[in-house]
Amino acid sequence: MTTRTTPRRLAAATAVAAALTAGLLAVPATAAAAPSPSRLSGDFNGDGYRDVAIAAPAATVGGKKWAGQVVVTYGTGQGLASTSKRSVISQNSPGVPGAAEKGDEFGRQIAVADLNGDGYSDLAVAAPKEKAGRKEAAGALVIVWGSRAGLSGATTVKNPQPLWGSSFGIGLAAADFTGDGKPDLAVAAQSDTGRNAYRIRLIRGPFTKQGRTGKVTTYQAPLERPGLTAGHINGDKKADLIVTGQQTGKDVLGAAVFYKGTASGLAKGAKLRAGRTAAVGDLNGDGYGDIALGNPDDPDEEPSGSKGGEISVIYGTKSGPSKTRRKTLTQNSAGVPGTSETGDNFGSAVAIGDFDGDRRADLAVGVPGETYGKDPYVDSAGAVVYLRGSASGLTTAGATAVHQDSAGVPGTRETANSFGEALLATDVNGDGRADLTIASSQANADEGAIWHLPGARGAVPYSTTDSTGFRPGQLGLSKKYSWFGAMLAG
Ligand SMILES: [Ca+2]
Ligand SMILES: [Ca+2]
Ligand SMILES: [Ca+2]
Ligand SMILES: [Ca+2]
Repeated sequence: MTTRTTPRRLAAATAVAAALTAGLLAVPATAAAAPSPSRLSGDFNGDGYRDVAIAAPAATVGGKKWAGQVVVTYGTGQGLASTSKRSVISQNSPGVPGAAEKGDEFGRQIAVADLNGDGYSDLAVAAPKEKAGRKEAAGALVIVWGSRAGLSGATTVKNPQPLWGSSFGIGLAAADFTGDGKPDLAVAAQSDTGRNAYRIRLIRGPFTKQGRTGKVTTYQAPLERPGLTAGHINGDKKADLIVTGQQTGKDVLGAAVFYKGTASGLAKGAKLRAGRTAAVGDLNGDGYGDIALGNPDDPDEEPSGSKGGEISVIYGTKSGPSKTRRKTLTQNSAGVPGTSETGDNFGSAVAIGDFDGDRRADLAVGVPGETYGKDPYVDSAGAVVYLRGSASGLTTAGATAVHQDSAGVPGTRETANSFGEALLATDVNGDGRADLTIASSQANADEGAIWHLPGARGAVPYSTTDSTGFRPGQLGLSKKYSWFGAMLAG
């Protein structure tokens, strides 16, 4: 069979917060104040419904190929029900610094947090191939600001060391790593100390619209091409960082390293199991975030890999990732739907959220290379496997595989649709259950598509009646290949 090469990326994941309780307030006769923002993470317009940002870093903008753009769809009580409630953002948008140029890859990484503390979530967008002066691919990062009217205006975050080819923003995460209540950014870039040496910078908040930031600390990255994922592992108020990437000096992908967030910065911790995608959430409900790592590559591409791909779970404890409570699963593991086949890419994306609303987070695993049948043979139609959380951790009881022919999922299984290439778990409709947004940049002859499956109780952890799907044209983007859905955040 054909083995598809899927672009390497991280799927962002968000732990589910409590459902928003919207109450009707009597407005005092003297006050006509604007409603205060919800302060929900991922709610850019503060209306109480989380929103979803979809990156298209290869989009042509103003005739410039691979300039890149991002579209944000605003959530409603009915989920991602409206294609018209949206913002399309590029470097050519009013108020956004820079200009769309060929090959900038604006949107290659995106991350969400309320970076200026005004109650509206903001969107950090990296353009790692942006030129700085004469330095090609030095990389640039902007914060697009949330407001009552949605995302509007942006400010550059200074690249501390713009070097030729440094690709500032090749990895990106937003969270309060230092625990002072002001979210920070962790940003990866290539350094000048060696061809394959990378750095991670902790750029402390608060960030202002005038371009001010807190102190910046630089760390040598433990891995090449570092991908960054934030989450709370050890139960304190300081977010921790998972770095995934390639082991330095070896032709081996799929390593992961834990960094503890501390008041004074990031503290390097244990090496974890192999993985190049990561998500954090509390799968066993003990109050500590657990780490899921996806290691999708076959052994011929990735010596640490296993045929068809694998995922590992490492449970959080008060002292960080558990050294003993770890589990690795493949599609050949008992109870996991499907079979491990070369090119499945099980673990290409992982996302954690409580999809069924039982107060334990569940894991969604993308299998974009999943292939079906003999006649017709449907190559790389793709699937998503839901694995549920329980008091004893991740379980295969009640595991479900979803694909485009599953009940209620828009579209039909088609060759090379690569359903499940990227995933995001957030509660968009405010019912307390996580909703799964699924992307494929390759669907419909490389046009790309997203699907949105609201969480639900029962045998299948998504709504078979309210699931929706969008194509880029419906969101105001081009139908040409744009790497649509390369990254999701919310
Ligand atoms: Ca919203
Ligand atoms: Ca803000
Ligand atoms: Ca846990
Ligand atoms: Ca659950």
